[in-house]
Amino acid sequence: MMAMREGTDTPSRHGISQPVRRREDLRLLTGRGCYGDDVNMQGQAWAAFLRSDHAHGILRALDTEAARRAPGVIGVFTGEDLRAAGVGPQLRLPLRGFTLDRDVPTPRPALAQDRVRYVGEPIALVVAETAAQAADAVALIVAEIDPLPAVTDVEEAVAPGAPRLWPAAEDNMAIRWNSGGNPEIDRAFAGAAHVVEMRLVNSRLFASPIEPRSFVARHDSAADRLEWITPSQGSEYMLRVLCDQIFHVPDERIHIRTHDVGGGFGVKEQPYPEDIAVLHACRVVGRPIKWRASRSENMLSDSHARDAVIHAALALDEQGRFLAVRAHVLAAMGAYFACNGPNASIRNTSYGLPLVYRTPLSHTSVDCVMTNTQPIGPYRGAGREQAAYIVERLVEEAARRLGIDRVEIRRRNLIPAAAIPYKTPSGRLYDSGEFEAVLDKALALADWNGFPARRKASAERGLIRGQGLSCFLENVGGAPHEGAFIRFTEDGSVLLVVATQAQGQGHETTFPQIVADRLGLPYDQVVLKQGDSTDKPAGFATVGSRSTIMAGSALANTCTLVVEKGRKAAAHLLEVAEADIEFAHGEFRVAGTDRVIGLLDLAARLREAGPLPEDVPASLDSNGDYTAPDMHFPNGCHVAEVELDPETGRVTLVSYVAVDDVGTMINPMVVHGQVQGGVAQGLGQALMEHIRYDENGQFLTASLMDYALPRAGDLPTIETDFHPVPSPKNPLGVKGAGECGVTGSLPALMNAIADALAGAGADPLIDMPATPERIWRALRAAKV
Ligand code: MCN
Repeated sequence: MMAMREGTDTPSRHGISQPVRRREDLRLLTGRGCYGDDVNMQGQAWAAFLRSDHAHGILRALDTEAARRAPGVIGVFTGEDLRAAGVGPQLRLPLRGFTLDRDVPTPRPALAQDRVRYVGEPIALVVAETAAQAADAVALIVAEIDPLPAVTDVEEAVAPGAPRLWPAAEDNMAIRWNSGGNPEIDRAFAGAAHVVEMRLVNSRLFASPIEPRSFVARHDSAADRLEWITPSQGSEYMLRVLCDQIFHVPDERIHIRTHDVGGGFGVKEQPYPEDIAVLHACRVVGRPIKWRASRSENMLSDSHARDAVIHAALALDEQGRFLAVRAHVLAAMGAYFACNGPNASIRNTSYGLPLVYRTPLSHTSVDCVMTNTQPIGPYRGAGREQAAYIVERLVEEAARRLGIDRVEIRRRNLIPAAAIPYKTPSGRLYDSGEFEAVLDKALALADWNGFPARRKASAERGLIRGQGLSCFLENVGGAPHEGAFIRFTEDGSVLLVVATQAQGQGHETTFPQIVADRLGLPYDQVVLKQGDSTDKPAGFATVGSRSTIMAGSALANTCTLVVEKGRKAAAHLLEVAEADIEFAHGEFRVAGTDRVIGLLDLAARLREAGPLPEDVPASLDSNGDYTAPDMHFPNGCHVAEVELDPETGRVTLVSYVAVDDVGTMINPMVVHGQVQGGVAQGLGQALMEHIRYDENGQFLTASLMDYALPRAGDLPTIETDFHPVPSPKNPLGVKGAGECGVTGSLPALMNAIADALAGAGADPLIDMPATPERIWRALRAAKV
């Protein structure tokens, strides 16, 4: 009988559940990483872009003559050139499984055609011998633009008389969707003992990865094949857009390679206008072309995130039990749909709405609104944080208004462990989870009940202390299929090939841990290969906290195939029946004997064996996959304590506790880091980050002088702990871990601030970011 080791009881120091140090870190921290800007090609030219300085206008004419004659210029490209060459516009990806009430396309050309719709929109591309010559020539292009009125605020965009971006999108709403007319929900609200209504803002952000986008590309004219070396979150996603929508070519004609990626967080998942224009130009000028964004240009060119105004309501009975929840999301999409713009609110928020609560009814409606701003794309959380924010702020407010203790109101409504598997009103089947145990663990760790003494101590120092919590759950996984290859190479190493792409998550460590564990192999000999579009299994990308669930499970399944092949081969070589072969700890053994062959020896023997009988595998190389039956549901409880300074309005986060259930942990150290990084990003959104435009649509926060990011000194020690309940849906028992830090922290932080404000007699309903000015004004209004 095959005896595969279970991950959790492995004696290996590098197996599943071991806190193995990230093997990529030494390389990355000692300057030996290879990021987009580290790659150069022989004879490369440089790209620079003319961008719109109008938020909205008719593009009457472009005079590129002087630029063409400028020193070093090799080519100048406009939207007309791209149109003439048949380069297609970027469209949004289909929203499978959703019936839209309105669906107006917003085709996004790589270089503006006829009209500009946001400040920073690329209008022309110059290719020159040097980056400076390209930039100088850009300054010589004259764009004749007739300005049109612009609108950048999502609520103003739907108001009567607002400037219209797309003629067919009445009220600037290009998509309208709702989760289904449900008279029951109206009755529940009408008959409820209490209804809590809130207007919430999911503030506009920029992901701010350390590495701005930077790439180099070339065209092999003999093979008519583009080679593009670029940061990405997975080449398949890029290929689907480039091959299917933009260039209309088969996959073999575009070769994408990604080396190290300095943070993605969602913004590096899709091809951008700069990518498309440069790829096209490579075909024309016959030279490799490089483009490197400055920090400001990066903020002007990558997708922004969030930007929604939500009207939400919770219906409760006399005892504070939840009867129904509903939310209407006015989701800004920018001037054009990003590939995955609408997905965050329509899918991820609506799927998540009841969170961990036994709420019989839920309803979500989403209007996707076009504004004269950069397109909105996914950013860590990607709508999951919005669901958590909606429900947890409602619950907190309900507790306050009904005078029920906020832990008690949650306990009354949590889905009990005994009720799982549990079907939610939004159609999800929760497969695992112990929500109350997670809550209890977080409360204990945070010394929840000791808060009054700490509040008193803060008050003695003139500070107002607040305590907040959030119980949350995420729907993660996305595209339900992922493949994996395992290859046994001549040098004795074992190569794992996946289609996902790490951007800092640590896959070079965690994926080999899975395979070393499952196959009983020396961890150091197991190596991950990612980032090459030509040599990879079918798969999608690293988005939606799906890589470990999807590619990790595909690897685990591939290990099973390796062992099956190995048993056949070992039986042949050891001259016994297959049924007599056992596998354990990396060895195939004839049961009850000391006749053994190691897995790696077996792989080597097969390589050297010459012709083998038909039923004996020629190698142990295997291709496996994993298909997820549904989403996965990581969940947690986070507790934050803040101090407000009434003199300055400054908010200080003084303690933070996160307890998460991410299922089986492959590498707890990595997961601690994932949660902590996410909490830091959550703190950024809750307290300071904010993309702002002025009333004419000028982008005011396009540099780190104007856009506030959290720094190490803004964070206390973040205490992270776990309550792992393995998911039965995949062979590893894992759930995603990449986004829970953000998702849990937004409501925990804002609830803590609301608690402090309410405790001081001020209005607790404050929006993100809770800047010193907003806090100060709220306290002043209450005469604190
Ligand atoms: N992990 C684990 N055990 C689990 C779950 C995860 O050990 N039960 C490990 C994984 O093996 C992986 C890491 O934790 O090393 C995150 O895993 P996972 O939850 O599968 O998420 P992905 O790898 O798919 O990463 C995507 C997720 C998202 S959606 C964003 S956005 C994000 C994030 O991860 N962007 C990041 N974390 C980031 N971290 C860094 N450093 N940089 C980014 O751009």
